[in-house]
Amino acid sequence: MKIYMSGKLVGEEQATVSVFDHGLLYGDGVFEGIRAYNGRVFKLEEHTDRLYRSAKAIDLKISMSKEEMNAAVVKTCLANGVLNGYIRLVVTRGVGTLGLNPETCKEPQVIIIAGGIQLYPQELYDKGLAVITVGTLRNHTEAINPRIKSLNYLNNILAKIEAMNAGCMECIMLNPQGFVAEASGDNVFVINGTTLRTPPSWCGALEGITRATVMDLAPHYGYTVKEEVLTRYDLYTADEVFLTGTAAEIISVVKMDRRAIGSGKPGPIAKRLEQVFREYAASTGTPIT
Ligand code: PXG
Repeated sequence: MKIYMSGKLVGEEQATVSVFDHGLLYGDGVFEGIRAYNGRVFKLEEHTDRLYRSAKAIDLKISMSKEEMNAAVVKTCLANGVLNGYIRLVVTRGVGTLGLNPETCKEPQVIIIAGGIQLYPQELYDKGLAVITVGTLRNHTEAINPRIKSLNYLNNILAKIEAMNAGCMECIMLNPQGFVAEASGDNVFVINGTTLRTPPSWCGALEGITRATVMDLAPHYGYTVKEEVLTRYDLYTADEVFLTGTAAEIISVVKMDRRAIGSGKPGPIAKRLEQVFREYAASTGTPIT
């Protein structure tokens, strides 16, 4: 496998990071997870836009333009023959001294890995996912804003550990006000009738690219989409609940806190959107050429 590092493609053995990189020492950096379908990178510009917004939000200046970044992503896919897969784009603060001061880091490190993707097993798409509400609150927006896709994922990992310990693959995270924010690595939607609702980003949700795609596509199929403040009540009483994310795409939630949601089986609208999303993803994107 060839990895893009510091402007060139290198072998896996040479693709190493310094122990003085603040990405490692402090989780000081930003990242993206991107999919390639059928020889095209899905929503590449949206991902680079979010990456640069995240970088700006942590006052990290990426030393290449968005256009150069997009070209580097395509080049890394080509070099690895990745036409369907998962791309991890990482920008760390770079090598500095011991101590928090980011000014000691002279050059951000840009890393691009194009490889395979580990999806949930098909069975979970067929049967739906069970989730629990975890005690770990989503970060306060004025502590680490969840709109920043930073390398500091402990908040999400602590939530994931709680979920796994309770026998669930995913969880619902609330914000410090008690409103629903998102899952540990996915956004959340509820469906009542033909209306889809999802929390606004200020409630502590990442502005997911899959979420935005669903919000764009759904009205074309007769559904209304709203960003709305949600509580657990809204999930317990929904006809359907589903999660969206680059890795998961769209997956139904059928149980929450051991209670059945709707019929307790994946609902027809989420299933339809799952199909609509897959067809759309297979037919759009930046060509890997
Ligand atoms: N919320 C959070 C906290 C995320 O990390 C999403 C929502 C969905 O956003 P996109 O743009 O992907 O639709 C994410 C992204 C993992 C993993 O291994 C998950 C993400 C990123 C990288 C790895 O579960 N989720």
